[in-house]
Amino acid sequence: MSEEKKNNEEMTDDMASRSALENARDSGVSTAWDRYEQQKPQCNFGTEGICCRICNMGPCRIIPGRQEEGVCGADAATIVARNFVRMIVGGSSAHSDHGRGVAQTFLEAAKGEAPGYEIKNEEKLKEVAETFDVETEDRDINEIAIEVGEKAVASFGSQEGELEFISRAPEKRKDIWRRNGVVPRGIDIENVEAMHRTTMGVDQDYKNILKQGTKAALADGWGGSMIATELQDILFGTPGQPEKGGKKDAVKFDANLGVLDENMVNLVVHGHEPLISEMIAIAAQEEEIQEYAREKGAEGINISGICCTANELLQRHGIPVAGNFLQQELAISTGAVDMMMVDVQCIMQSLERMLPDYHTKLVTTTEKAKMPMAEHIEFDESQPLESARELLKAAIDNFPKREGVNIPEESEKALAGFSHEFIKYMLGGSYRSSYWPLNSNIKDGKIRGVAGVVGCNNAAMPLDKMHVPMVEELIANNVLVVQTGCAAIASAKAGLMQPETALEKAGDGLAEVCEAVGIPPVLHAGACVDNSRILNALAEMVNVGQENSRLNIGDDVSELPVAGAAPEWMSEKAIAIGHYFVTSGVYTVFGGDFPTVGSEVFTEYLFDEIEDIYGATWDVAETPSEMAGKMIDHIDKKREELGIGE
Ligand code: XCC
Ligand code: SF4
Repeated sequence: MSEEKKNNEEMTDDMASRSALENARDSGVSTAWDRYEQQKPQCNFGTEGICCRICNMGPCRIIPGRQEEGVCGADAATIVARNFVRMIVGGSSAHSDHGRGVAQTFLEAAKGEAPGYEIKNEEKLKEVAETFDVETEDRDINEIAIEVGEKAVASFGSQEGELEFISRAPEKRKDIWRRNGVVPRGIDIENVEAMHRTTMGVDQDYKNILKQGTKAALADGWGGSMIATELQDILFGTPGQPEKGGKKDAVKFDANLGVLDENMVNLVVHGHEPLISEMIAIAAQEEEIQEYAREKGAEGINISGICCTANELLQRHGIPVAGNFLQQELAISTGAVDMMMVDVQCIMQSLERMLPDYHTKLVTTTEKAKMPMAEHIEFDESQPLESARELLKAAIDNFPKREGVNIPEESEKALAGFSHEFIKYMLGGSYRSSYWPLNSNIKDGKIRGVAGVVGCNNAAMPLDKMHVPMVEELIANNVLVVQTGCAAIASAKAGLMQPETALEKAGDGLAEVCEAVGIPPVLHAGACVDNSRILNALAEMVNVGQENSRLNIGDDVSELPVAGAAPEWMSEKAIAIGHYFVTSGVYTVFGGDFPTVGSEVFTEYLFDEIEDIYGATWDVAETPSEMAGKMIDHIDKKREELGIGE
């Protein structure tokens, strides 16, 4: 066990995190970075994907030149492919189970059985109805919503045919998927079949194994995640769009630990699902709750968030974000968090080990995710507002128990709400209008291309130190950056999501376009499930060109000057997302270790050969500049192929 600790300067450039880390260490709190050091050296077989433990004859590991196969004879390519596909299934299932929950609540709301939830966004309901082939003319809104809800729920259990949202992809892309037999039939079936085929002694052809992984990944992006995003927008509003009438506008929010308020009750929501936290946001505004907080000596109640629950809330309500993934422990270490309410995904168990040292109340809210030492207050979806008030009161009751408080000063202002609808609106009205600035600005070279930079933080590397410099390099080279997840929070904290500070860092062409329409060069598109917004935007960029040749920049996603990246990824969800982007035609680069390198054959397949099928590949890069460089090279290559030059 190594006791060596990195110093704070090496760990991040984020000053709020540096000072919180300092405090945490002074108080003897262990953080993910410390435990990462203790885990060293990590097992190479695991890192490279060549450890198989799916049957009890193992674990087996591959040592090239000495031990080329497991007990059953499985070779490196098979083992790596099975492990990789099981990561896809983990990620796809997480997003999809979230989507399923939303679909079920949506259906109840449509039937009037979920008081507190309602159909807020009729315009989007009609769009989604069209995709689901639901008749909208002369029909009552609730009737439409019920049928949409039923079809959405059914798409999880569907056994045949094609997932509905697949229809939104460009024609050429659908042809590729159909020719290769990877169009998902339903969401659950693809994930279950992938688990079956990767169990001992079933599919042992790495290409065929990956083919099923592709179905599970597409079932995430164009299925579970897209259902989550689209139905949440109908229930809670599309980011950037007002509920009824009113001016469409970006949402302002503040980001970093400095948003915690010394004089207010701090309730931090953490996890991924907005079903609960939306109700918290609404109930927190009630006078009775604010008054209750004042009775306990606070000035009011301050809701902030961590990870994607934060992204969900900030994109619709401008609620501040306390931090991204690696800041969850740091938030508690300030001593100012009266309650941290967690739902699902990306919640470190280390949080509960901090409880004896801090007054924070850690509350789990869903049956799916409990922690032995946290308090469980199950959210009752049949009376969501009541449940939300109960949670808020418990947070307020904990306020007087605070001891020392040490909140870092730093936070940055940022803009969010860049749903693909809002991007479309900001950049010139409708995709179907005769003038669509994104496509035309790309054609005339003001915008060189578009990069999606998404994903997590990872204790194996310094916090945000890959994200921030690479995003800066991209915008300096006139690449418009669209972000989700913890990557988005990293840029918000670094000031890259406010036009005033960020445009100075952008290249001339990009700055000119952004200035003219009043947007930053780095756009916050939401939570991890909202990567589906990027799929929708890419599809529309192609489709508009099919309808209007003047705007054409390619007939398929793989022809567009776009690229994707997850510089600091850690979750299985990132692999699922990466794979649905690649197989949707987007060249995608990951940072850090890649879990297939133990098999040259399989890695070669992912990084090179699948280009012949999908027109895109996976890639890796070690430094921010190498990553940005690879993306820019790819964008330039696509521009050249399209004949839109320098
Ligand atoms: Fe962040 Fe979405 Fe990654 Fe989790 S997975 S660490 S991006 S919160 Ni989506
Ligand atoms: Fe070893 Fe084969 Fe069992 Fe995997 S499936 S643990 S390689 S014997």
